Amino acid sequence: MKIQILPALQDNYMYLIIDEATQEAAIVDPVDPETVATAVEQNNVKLTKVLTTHHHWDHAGGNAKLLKSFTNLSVYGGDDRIGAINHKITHNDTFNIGNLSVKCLATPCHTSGHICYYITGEEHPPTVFTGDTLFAGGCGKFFEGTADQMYKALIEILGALPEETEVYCGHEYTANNLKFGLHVEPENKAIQQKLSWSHTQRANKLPTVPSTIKDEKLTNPFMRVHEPTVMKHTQQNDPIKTMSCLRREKDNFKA
Ligand code: GBP
Ligand code: ZN
Repeated sequence: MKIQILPALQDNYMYLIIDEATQEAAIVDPVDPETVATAVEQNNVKLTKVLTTHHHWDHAGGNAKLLKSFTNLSVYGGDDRIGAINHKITHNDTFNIGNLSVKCLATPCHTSGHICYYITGEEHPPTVFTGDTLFAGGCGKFFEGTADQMYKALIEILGALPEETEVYCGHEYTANNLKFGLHVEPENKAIQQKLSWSHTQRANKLPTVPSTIKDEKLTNPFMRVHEPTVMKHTQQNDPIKTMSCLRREKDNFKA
């Protein structure tokens, strides 16, 4: 498995996933079809699948146009509002990209039909494409869901993946997220270090993805709602109430 990171728009990421054994490829959230076409040519791969995380235009808005340049594309997603969708999937559905195995994880909250894609194959750590559910150091706004749903998504579903799983998220928000994380936990050394690393990466025009599930458990306040320090900050004694308070505070936080 090879993952090529393709920046798009202001701060979005598209990802080209290549199965090197068969040279078959899939693209995650192809909002900029021209950049995708160039990457497909340069890698000399056969693009067969589109993996859509959710219906927002900055993720699904390129699907219809991409379909015009590539014939026989299967467009996966969990929401009828996704442009050009022709393979509606639900929780725990599976399919392949060449020899790679894809498992669909339903994570409703940012949008009601949001799907994360967990992908495994030989000679590469597992990977998860988290769209606007889990960001490095943060999570998506709760546009169509509740703190209870985000708790299930982040703690029970994504938090249960192997710690070495690489996390590829939908936006480059890491530095701002970690500034909020440091506001929640000023003494957290892992956050301090990752924030300084993020600044270096961005200064060199490099992405801060992938993260790992292990890293998120150490640095992401929304994955740390069981930590006494985080609960204390929100003045709550329950992890779901803590999740709710953190989201409200982040919505109003000026980084
Ligand atoms: C930042 O952090 O750098 N610019 C700000 C955040 C995802 S995009 C901008 C923002 O609100 N981003 C959204 C989010 O969930 N952020 C998490 C956070 O701020 O903690 N979007 O483009 C957003 O989903 C969108 C598109 C929203 C269509 C609604 C519709 Br309808
Ligand atoms: Zn979104």
